[in-house]
Amino acid sequence: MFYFGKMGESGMKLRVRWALRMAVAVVAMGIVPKAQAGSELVLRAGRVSVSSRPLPFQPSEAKLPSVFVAQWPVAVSAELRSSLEARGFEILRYLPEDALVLDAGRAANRHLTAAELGARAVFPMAAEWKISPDLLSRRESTNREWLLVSAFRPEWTASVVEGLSRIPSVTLLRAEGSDIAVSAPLDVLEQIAAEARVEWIQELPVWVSLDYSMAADLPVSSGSTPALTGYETGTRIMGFEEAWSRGYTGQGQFVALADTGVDTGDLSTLHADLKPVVTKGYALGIGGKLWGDPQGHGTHVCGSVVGTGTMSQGSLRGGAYEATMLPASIWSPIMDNLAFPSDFNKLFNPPYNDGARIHTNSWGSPRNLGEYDSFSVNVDRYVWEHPDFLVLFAAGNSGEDADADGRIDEGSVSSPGTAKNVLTVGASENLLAVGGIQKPVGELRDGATKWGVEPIRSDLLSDNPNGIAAFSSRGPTVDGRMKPEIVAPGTNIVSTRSHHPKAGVLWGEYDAEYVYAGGTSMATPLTAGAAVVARQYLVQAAQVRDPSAALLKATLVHSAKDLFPGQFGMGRGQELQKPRPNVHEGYGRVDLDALTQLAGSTVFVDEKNGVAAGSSIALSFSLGAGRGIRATLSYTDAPASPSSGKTLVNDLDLELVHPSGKVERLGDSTNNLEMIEIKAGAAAAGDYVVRVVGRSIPQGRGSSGKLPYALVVSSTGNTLKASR
Ligand SMILES: [Ca+2]
Ligand SMILES: [Ca+2]
Ligand SMILES: [Ca+2]
Repeated sequence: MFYFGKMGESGMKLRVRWALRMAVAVVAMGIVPKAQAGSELVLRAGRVSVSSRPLPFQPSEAKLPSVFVAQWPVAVSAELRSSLEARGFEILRYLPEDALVLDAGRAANRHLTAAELGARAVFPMAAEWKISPDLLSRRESTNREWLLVSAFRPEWTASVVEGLSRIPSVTLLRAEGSDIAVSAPLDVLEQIAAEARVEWIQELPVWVSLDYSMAADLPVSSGSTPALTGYETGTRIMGFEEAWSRGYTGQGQFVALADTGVDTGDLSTLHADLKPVVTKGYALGIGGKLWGDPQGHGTHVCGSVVGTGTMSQGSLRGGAYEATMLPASIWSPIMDNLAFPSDFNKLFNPPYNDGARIHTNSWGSPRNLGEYDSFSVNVDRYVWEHPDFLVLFAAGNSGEDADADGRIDEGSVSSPGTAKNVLTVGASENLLAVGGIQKPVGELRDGATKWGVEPIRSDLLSDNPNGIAAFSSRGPTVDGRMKPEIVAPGTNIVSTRSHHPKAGVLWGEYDAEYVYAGGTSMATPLTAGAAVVARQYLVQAAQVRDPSAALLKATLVHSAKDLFPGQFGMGRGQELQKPRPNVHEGYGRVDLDALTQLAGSTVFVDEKNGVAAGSSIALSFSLGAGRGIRATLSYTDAPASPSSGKTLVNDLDLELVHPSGKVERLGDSTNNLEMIEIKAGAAAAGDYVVRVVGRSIPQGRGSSGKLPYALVVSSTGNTLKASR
């Protein structure tokens, strides 16, 4: 146990009394050098110099459109933002480096020079900066396609629709939130993008559930139920049993999901494993009025989060079997597919308003992998506006070895799993030798082209829990961010079976009540169950009130188990070429055994006021001989524009000052998650300082301009039981 509180009038002083050998904390507030101001725009469309003369774009010495870009020779600060707002400009987006997209508001329709704003240059957004690269490459095409046109603000959607109606070849499908779905030939893309209030144009995605389809490889059911091994549900490998034995079962927590529906969609006839925990369902699919599961996917997912195991005498239960589940169907009976509001307020508000603080999603778009698109923006915006709402997304099942070098290729994460503020989950292997799909992956349908080279070709899907599933999507994102952050078992997972007459058996029947399935779809709800247990633990064992999504994410990542070097050993064919973090496992596999033992040796900081740009907040403590230290920093970042080539907006840095005075830092200006660790035994005894530095905060919260963050610091070594 430890005490954590703010001392003193300034609100800046922190004192931590830390049991064991970590002691007293101090405060430090120092000035750090401001980030060097940039002189180019870093856009998805490429880098554009703002300092070259003549400018490569049309400067706006003439009348500005209502929406324009201003770029400054200094870092964008809270002071600059307030002064712009005081002058009637509305700040729409940050663009790297040191630029803002502004709505001229009452300053519109007049001449405005860069000098008036103290800017280096002011200029309109070029149409080609607003078009996703895959579409831009086909812009001469007269083929009609389904497109998603996003306005900068939802309030502008109607006026953008009106503008679109004046282009004869554009047909409106629907408009919602800031998103407008249209059908149009690609040769009008630039005409659409020329409208100042349009932020971005991309393909209209087709959503898929992220179970890996084994329809062509389904085994013939033997008719007999395999003997229980304890590994069926995937929970054992994640340390759930240890967490449950310590009293952490999800009790008192509310969790939600959006999927194909759940079982019968009727509380009175619901699967006996789900009836005690599901209290309400929402029908959010387009044209949908029911939340039953005609597919089987959502029921399996739901069971992995909260299934009670009633129909298996408690043997086959989900991770947080005493939590309350609020599931939504996003299945559209009209489309016979997943189709739902692109306005994520409509997706997340109903369960949020009913108390859910964790939301799991096992779906995504299998195209334009790695891209930060309109849906990534929408989910990032929702979490930015609801920082106590942890949203999980499956990484996707697009992992393959297309270049045939015996290693799964990078860059295959699905949107919205590419968003910054979500916890993105990849699939590691379960441990099950009987049942489900037991073929070498090279022999599966399409296996020869996806996984035709050893050591992958002859690998089995659930023979080594330290392996990453071959199909699991790999990071990084297009702009280089680390994804997924975490993995959990996602192969041959047994969970609840939908009794809907149309539902399938996924990876095969286990018995009348349960089926096997696999995919990052299965890893994600197991991780959501772990997040529920973690939340209960933070509240009860660590006395954290209303933990933020950033703290939950930091805690799960902090306690994860590094699977390095993976399932094929060291050397030739080695699966993970470097220890965590890496783009295959993120920070490793969920480890609830370790997580539910953190409190005695860990400080959890959920800093909701935040750190200011150019300053830092520090904790200090002393470390005994033979111990190690691990610090994890996580923060919810402001949504970026899909036009950005670098989606991190605010840059906080984690620093560790050694007893020698040496400052260790990652200097990572790409990710909103950082970890520094020194293994037990490798840390010199003495006084350490962990610092969170506000390197650059162009878009903080409110008028203070500060940025909230979460920090988890542990003394590692002899207190934590070795995990399996
Ligand atoms: Ca490869
Ligand atoms: Ca394997
Ligand atoms: Ca950083």
